[in-house]
Amino acid sequence: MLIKKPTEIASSEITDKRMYFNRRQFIESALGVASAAAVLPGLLLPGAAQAGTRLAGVRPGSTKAPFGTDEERTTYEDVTRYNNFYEFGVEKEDPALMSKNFRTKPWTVTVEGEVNKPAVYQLEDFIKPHTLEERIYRLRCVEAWSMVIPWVGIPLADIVKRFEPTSKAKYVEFTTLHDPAQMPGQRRAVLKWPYVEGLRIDEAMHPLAMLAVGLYGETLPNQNGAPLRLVVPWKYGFKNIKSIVKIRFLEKQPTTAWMAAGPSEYGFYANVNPEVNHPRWSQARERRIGEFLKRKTLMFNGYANQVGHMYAAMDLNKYF
Ligand SMILES: Nc1nc2c(c(=O)[nH]1)N[C@H]1C(S)=C(S)[C@@H](COP(=O)(O)O)O[C@H]1N2
Ligand SMILES: [Mo]
Repeated sequence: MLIKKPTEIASSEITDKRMYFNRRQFIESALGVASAAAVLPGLLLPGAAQAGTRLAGVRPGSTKAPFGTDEERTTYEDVTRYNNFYEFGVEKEDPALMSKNFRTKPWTVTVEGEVNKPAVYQLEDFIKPHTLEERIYRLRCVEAWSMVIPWVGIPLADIVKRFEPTSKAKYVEFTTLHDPAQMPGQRRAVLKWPYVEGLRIDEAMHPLAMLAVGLYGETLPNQNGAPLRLVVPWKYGFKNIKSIVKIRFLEKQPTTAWMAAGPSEYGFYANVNPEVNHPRWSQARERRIGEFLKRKTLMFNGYANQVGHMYAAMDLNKYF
Protein backbone atom coordinates (compact mmCIF):
# COMPACT_ATOMS: atom_id res chain seq x y z
CA MET A 1 0.00 0.00 0.00
CA LEU A 2 1.28 3.41 -0.94
CA ILE A 3 1.02 5.75 2.01
CA LYS A 4 1.15 9.42 1.20
CA LYS A 5 3.06 11.53 3.67
CA PRO A 6 1.67 15.05 4.24
CA THR A 7 4.59 16.46 2.24
CA GLU A 8 3.47 14.53 -0.81
CA ILE A 9 -0.08 15.80 -0.72
CA ALA A 10 -0.65 18.31 -3.50
CA SER A 11 0.85 21.61 -2.45
CA SER A 12 -1.31 23.60 -0.06
CA GLU A 13 -0.25 26.69 -1.99
CA ILE A 14 -2.25 25.71 -5.04
CA THR A 15 -4.96 23.58 -3.42
CA ASP A 16 -7.78 25.36 -1.70
CA LYS A 17 -6.99 25.22 1.98
CA ARG A 18 -10.28 23.70 3.11
CA MET A 19 -9.95 20.97 0.54
CA TYR A 20 -6.40 20.42 1.69
CA PHE A 21 -7.38 19.89 5.32
CA ASN A 22 -10.35 17.75 4.42
CA ARG A 23 -8.07 15.64 2.30
CA ARG A 24 -5.58 15.33 5.07
CA GLN A 25 -8.28 14.30 7.52
CA PHE A 26 -9.53 11.80 4.98
CA ILE A 27 -6.08 10.31 4.53
CA GLU A 28 -5.56 10.19 8.27
CA SER A 29 -8.82 8.41 8.94
CA ALA A 30 -8.24 6.05 6.03
CA LEU A 31 -4.92 5.11 7.60
CA GLY A 32 -6.43 4.93 11.05
CA VAL A 33 -3.69 7.21 12.34
CA ALA A 34 -3.17 10.93 12.58
CA SER A 35 0.17 11.17 10.75
CA ALA A 36 3.06 12.81 12.60
CA ALA A 37 0.84 13.98 15.42
CA ALA A 38 0.04 10.40 16.39
CA VAL A 39 3.63 9.27 16.71
CA LEU A 40 5.15 12.38 18.26
CA PRO A 41 3.99 12.70 21.86
CA GLY A 42 2.46 15.90 23.14
CA LEU A 43 1.39 17.30 19.81
CA LEU A 44 -2.03 18.61 18.97
CA LEU A 45 -4.04 17.38 16.06
CA PRO A 46 -4.97 19.98 13.45
CA GLY A 47 -8.49 19.99 14.91
CA ALA A 48 -7.40 21.68 18.12
CA ALA A 49 -6.18 25.20 17.41
CA GLN A 50 -4.04 26.57 20.19
CA ALA A 51 -5.62 29.52 21.95
CA GLY A 52 -3.84 32.49 23.45
CA THR A 53 -4.51 34.45 26.63
CA ARG A 54 -6.86 37.46 26.48
CA LEU A 55 -4.88 40.74 26.35
CA ALA A 56 -6.00 43.55 28.64
CA GLY A 57 -5.94 47.29 27.92
CA VAL A 58 -5.95 47.05 24.13
CA ARG A 59 -6.97 50.21 22.26
CA PRO A 60 -9.70 48.86 19.98
CA GLY A 61 -9.10 48.64 16.26
CA SER A 62 -10.90 50.47 13.49
CA THR A 63 -12.20 49.25 10.15
CA LYS A 64 -10.93 52.44 8.52
CA ALA A 65 -7.80 52.40 6.36
CA PRO A 66 -4.87 52.46 6.76
CA PHE A 67 -4.81 51.02 10.31
CA GLY A 68 -7.81 48.84 9.58
CA THR A 69 -9.97 47.53 6.78
CA ASP A 70 -13.60 46.55 6.33
CA GLU A 71 -12.55 43.49 4.30
CA GLU A 72 -13.61 40.21 5.85
CA ARG A 73 -11.11 38.94 8.40
CA THR A 74 -9.50 35.58 7.82
CA THR A 75 -10.89 33.11 10.36
CA TYR A 76 -8.92 32.46 13.55
CA GLU A 77 -8.76 28.85 12.47
CA ASP A 78 -7.05 29.71 9.15
CA VAL A 79 -4.77 32.33 10.71
CA THR A 80 -3.51 29.79 13.26
CA ARG A 81 -3.35 26.60 11.21
CA TYR A 82 -1.95 27.74 7.88
CA ASN A 83 1.46 29.21 8.68
CA ASN A 84 4.99 29.75 7.50
CA PHE A 85 7.46 29.29 10.35
CA TYR A 86 10.33 27.20 9.05
CA GLU A 87 11.80 26.75 12.53
CA PHE A 88 8.88 24.36 13.08
CA GLY A 89 8.82 22.72 9.65
CA VAL A 90 8.30 23.75 6.04
CA GLU A 91 4.72 22.54 5.55
CA LYS A 92 1.90 24.99 6.24
CA GLU A 93 0.38 22.82 8.98
CA ASP A 94 3.70 22.07 10.70
CA PRO A 95 4.01 25.21 12.87
CA ALA A 96 0.66 24.62 14.63
CA LEU A 97 1.60 21.01 15.30
CA MET A 98 5.26 21.36 16.16
CA SER A 99 5.28 24.57 18.24
CA LYS A 100 2.83 23.41 20.85
CA ASN A 101 5.41 23.07 23.62
CA PHE A 102 7.52 26.06 22.61
CA ARG A 103 8.45 28.05 25.75
CA THR A 104 7.86 31.80 25.47
CA LYS A 105 8.28 32.54 29.19
CA PRO A 106 10.72 33.80 30.32
CA TRP A 107 11.64 35.74 27.19
CA THR A 108 14.29 38.41 26.78
CA VAL A 109 14.68 41.04 24.07
CA THR A 110 18.17 42.47 23.49
CA VAL A 111 18.45 45.96 22.01
CA GLU A 112 21.96 46.78 20.78
CA GLY A 113 24.13 48.50 18.18
CA GLU A 114 23.81 52.15 17.19
CA VAL A 115 21.58 53.29 20.08
CA ASN A 116 22.14 55.45 23.13
CA LYS A 117 20.15 53.07 25.33
CA PRO A 118 21.14 49.49 24.63
CA ALA A 119 19.51 47.03 27.03
CA VAL A 120 18.38 43.50 27.71
CA TYR A 121 14.75 43.37 28.71
CA GLN A 122 12.35 40.82 30.06
CA LEU A 123 9.50 40.84 27.55
CA GLU A 124 7.04 42.28 30.10
CA ASP A 125 9.34 45.26 30.76
CA PHE A 126 9.94 45.72 27.05
CA ILE A 127 6.19 46.06 26.47
CA LYS A 128 5.15 47.83 29.69
CA PRO A 129 5.66 51.51 28.69
CA HIS A 130 3.42 51.12 25.64
CA THR A 131 -0.31 50.99 24.95
CA LEU A 132 -1.37 47.98 22.92
CA GLU A 133 -3.38 48.74 19.78
CA GLU A 134 -5.44 46.59 17.48
CA ARG A 135 -4.78 46.97 13.76
CA ILE A 136 -6.39 44.97 11.00
CA TYR A 137 -3.83 44.50 8.25
CA ARG A 138 -3.54 42.45 5.10
CA LEU A 139 -0.64 40.01 5.06
CA ARG A 140 0.47 39.07 1.53
CA CYS A 141 2.83 36.10 1.33
CA VAL A 142 5.42 35.93 -1.46
CA GLU A 143 3.78 32.58 -2.33
CA ALA A 144 0.75 34.51 -3.66
CA TRP A 145 -1.78 33.97 -0.88
CA SER A 146 -3.04 36.54 1.60
CA MET A 147 -4.96 36.95 4.84
CA VAL A 148 -6.60 39.76 6.80
CA ILE A 149 -5.51 39.63 10.43
CA PRO A 150 -6.49 41.71 13.48
CA TRP A 151 -3.09 42.16 15.12
CA VAL A 152 -2.47 43.56 18.59
CA GLY A 153 0.80 45.35 19.12
CA ILE A 154 2.90 48.47 19.49
CA PRO A 155 3.87 50.93 16.75
CA LEU A 156 7.49 50.07 15.95
CA ALA A 157 8.34 53.81 15.79
CA ASP A 158 7.53 54.17 19.50
CA ILE A 159 10.01 51.42 20.34
CA VAL A 160 12.70 52.75 18.02
CA LYS A 161 12.43 56.24 19.59
CA ARG A 162 12.61 54.84 23.09
CA PHE A 163 16.08 53.38 22.52
CA GLU A 164 17.40 56.57 20.89
CA PRO A 165 19.17 55.51 17.71
CA THR A 166 22.41 57.38 17.00
CA SER A 167 22.90 59.35 13.77
CA LYS A 168 24.74 56.31 12.38
CA ALA A 169 21.68 54.05 12.68
CA LYS A 170 20.49 53.58 9.09
CA TYR A 171 19.00 50.07 9.42
CA VAL A 172 17.27 47.93 12.03
CA GLU A 173 17.95 44.20 12.16
CA PHE A 174 15.69 41.66 13.89
CA THR A 175 16.71 38.15 14.92
CA THR A 176 14.59 35.11 15.83
CA LEU A 177 15.45 32.82 18.74
CA HIS A 178 18.03 30.16 17.88
CA ASP A 179 17.20 27.01 19.84
CA PRO A 180 17.33 23.80 17.79
CA ALA A 181 16.29 21.78 20.87
CA GLN A 182 12.92 23.52 20.78
CA MET A 183 12.77 24.38 17.09
CA PRO A 184 13.18 21.15 15.14
CA GLY A 185 13.34 22.98 11.81
CA GLN A 186 16.64 24.52 12.91
CA ARG A 187 18.25 21.06 12.96
CA ARG A 188 18.16 21.14 9.17
CA ALA A 189 19.95 23.66 6.95
CA VAL A 190 16.78 24.87 5.21
CA LEU A 191 17.89 28.46 5.93
CA LYS A 192 20.94 29.91 7.63
CA TRP A 193 19.78 30.08 11.27
CA PRO A 194 18.82 32.13 13.13
CA TYR A 195 16.27 33.82 10.86
CA VAL A 196 17.23 37.46 10.36
CA GLU A 197 15.23 40.32 8.87
CA GLY A 198 15.77 44.04 8.51
CA LEU A 199 14.26 47.40 7.67
CA ARG A 200 15.67 50.74 6.66
CA ILE A 201 15.32 53.13 9.60
CA ASP A 202 12.66 55.26 7.85
CA GLU A 203 10.65 52.07 7.18
CA ALA A 204 10.95 51.09 10.83
CA MET A 205 9.72 54.57 11.82
CA HIS A 206 6.73 54.40 9.46
CA PRO A 207 3.43 54.56 11.39
CA LEU A 208 2.14 51.35 9.76
CA ALA A 209 5.01 49.18 11.05
CA MET A 210 4.34 47.43 14.32
CA LEU A 211 5.63 44.82 16.73
CA ALA A 212 2.78 42.43 17.43
CA VAL A 213 2.21 40.56 20.66
CA GLY A 214 -1.25 39.23 19.80
CA LEU A 215 -4.03 38.61 17.32
CA TYR A 216 -7.80 38.43 17.68
CA GLY A 217 -7.41 40.10 21.10
CA GLU A 218 -5.26 37.31 22.54
CA THR A 219 -1.53 36.70 22.93
CA LEU A 220 0.09 35.30 19.79
CA PRO A 221 -0.23 31.57 19.31
CA ASN A 222 3.25 30.05 19.07
CA GLN A 223 2.82 29.27 15.38
CA ASN A 224 2.19 32.96 14.67
CA GLY A 225 5.47 34.07 16.23
CA ALA A 226 4.93 34.26 19.99
CA PRO A 227 5.72 36.20 21.99
CA LEU A 228 6.84 39.08 19.72
CA ARG A 229 6.85 39.43 15.92
CA LEU A 230 7.20 42.12 13.30
CA VAL A 231 4.27 43.25 11.13
CA VAL A 232 5.07 45.41 8.07
CA PRO A 233 1.91 45.17 5.97
CA TRP A 234 3.26 46.66 2.71
CA LYS A 235 5.97 44.00 2.43
CA TYR A 236 5.84 40.31 1.62
CA GLY A 237 5.08 38.01 4.53
CA PHE A 238 8.65 36.84 5.01
CA LYS A 239 9.70 40.29 6.30
CA ASN A 240 7.32 39.72 9.23
CA ILE A 241 9.89 37.95 11.39
CA LYS A 242 8.62 35.85 14.31
CA SER A 243 9.72 35.13 17.89
CA ILE A 244 12.16 38.07 18.04
CA VAL A 245 14.96 38.01 20.65
CA LYS A 246 17.19 40.77 19.29
CA ILE A 247 16.81 44.21 17.71
CA ARG A 248 20.06 45.70 16.44
CA PHE A 249 20.63 49.17 14.95
CA LEU A 250 23.19 49.25 12.15
CA GLU A 251 24.98 51.60 9.82
CA LYS A 252 25.07 49.04 6.97
CA GLN A 253 22.24 47.07 5.41
CA PRO A 254 22.04 43.63 7.04
CA THR A 255 21.89 40.40 5.02
CA THR A 256 18.55 38.78 5.73
CA ALA A 257 17.96 35.02 5.91
CA TRP A 258 16.07 35.00 2.62
CA MET A 259 18.62 37.17 0.80
CA ALA A 260 21.30 34.70 1.87
CA ALA A 261 19.18 31.74 0.72
CA GLY A 262 18.27 33.13 -2.71
CA PRO A 263 19.67 36.55 -3.61
CA SER A 264 18.12 36.52 -7.10
CA GLU A 265 14.67 35.69 -5.66
CA TYR A 266 14.47 37.61 -2.39
CA GLY A 267 15.70 41.16 -2.04
CA PHE A 268 16.13 43.33 1.02
CA TYR A 269 13.08 45.48 0.32
CA ALA A 270 10.50 42.79 -0.52
CA ASN A 271 7.78 45.38 -1.08
CA VAL A 272 4.59 43.79 -2.39
CA ASN A 273 4.70 44.62 -6.10
CA PRO A 274 2.38 43.05 -8.69
CA GLU A 275 4.61 44.41 -11.50
CA VAL A 276 7.81 42.65 -10.48
CA ASN A 277 7.43 38.89 -10.65
CA HIS A 278 9.27 36.36 -8.59
CA PRO A 279 11.69 34.63 -11.02
CA ARG A 280 9.60 31.44 -10.72
CA TRP A 281 6.02 32.77 -10.56
CA SER A 282 3.81 35.80 -11.15
CA GLN A 283 3.05 38.24 -8.35
CA ALA A 284 0.11 39.82 -10.21
CA ARG A 285 -2.62 37.92 -8.32
CA GLU A 286 -3.16 36.32 -4.97
CA ARG A 287 -5.55 33.93 -3.25
CA ARG A 288 -7.17 35.28 -0.12
CA ILE A 289 -7.19 32.27 2.18
CA GLY A 290 -10.79 31.11 2.54
CA GLU A 291 -11.80 32.40 -0.91
CA PHE A 292 -11.90 30.54 -4.18
CA LEU A 293 -11.22 33.09 -6.93
CA LYS A 294 -7.92 34.92 -7.05
CA ARG A 295 -7.82 38.70 -6.74
CA LYS A 296 -5.42 41.29 -8.11
CA THR A 297 -2.45 42.07 -5.93
CA LEU A 298 -2.24 45.78 -5.11
CA MET A 299 0.93 47.87 -5.20
CA PHE A 300 2.52 47.89 -1.74
CA ASN A 301 -0.29 45.53 -0.72
CA GLY A 302 -2.79 48.41 -0.93
CA TYR A 303 -0.75 50.76 1.27
CA ALA A 304 0.78 52.75 -1.64
CA ASN A 305 -0.66 56.10 -0.51
CA GLN A 306 1.03 55.69 2.83
CA VAL A 307 4.40 54.21 1.91
CA GLY A 308 5.01 55.01 -1.78
CA HIS A 309 7.03 58.16 -1.03
CA MET A 310 9.76 56.12 0.67
CA TYR A 311 10.58 54.41 -2.63
CA ALA A 312 9.82 57.20 -5.13
CA ALA A 313 13.44 57.60 -6.24
CA MET A 314 14.20 53.87 -6.45
CA ASP A 315 14.13 51.45 -9.38
CA LEU A 316 11.88 48.77 -7.93
CA ASN A 317 13.06 46.21 -10.51
CA LYS A 318 16.51 46.52 -9.02
CA TYR A 319 15.56 47.06 -5.38
CA PHE A 320 13.00 44.24 -5.13
N1 LIG B 1 11.34 33.32 12.19
C1 LIG B 1 10.54 33.23 11.14
N2 LIG B 1 9.69 34.22 10.84
C2 LIG B 1 8.86 34.12 9.77
C3 LIG B 1 8.90 32.98 8.93
C4 LIG B 1 9.80 31.93 9.27
O1 LIG B 1 9.89 30.89 8.61
N3 LIG B 1 10.59 32.08 10.38
N4 LIG B 1 8.07 32.92 7.82
C5 LIG B 1 7.62 34.22 7.26
C6 LIG B 1 6.62 34.08 6.20
S1 LIG B 1 7.17 33.49 4.71
C7 LIG B 1 5.31 34.49 6.35
S2 LIG B 1 4.22 34.48 5.06
C8 LIG B 1 4.81 34.95 7.69
C9 LIG B 1 3.57 34.16 8.07
O2 LIG B 1 3.01 34.63 9.27
P1 LIG B 1 1.75 33.89 9.91
O3 LIG B 1 2.04 32.42 9.92
O4 LIG B 1 1.57 34.44 11.28
O5 LIG B 1 0.56 34.19 9.03
O6 LIG B 1 5.79 34.80 8.72
C10 LIG B 1 7.11 35.16 8.35
N5 LIG B 1 7.99 35.15 9.50
MO1 LIG C 1 5.57 34.21 3.14
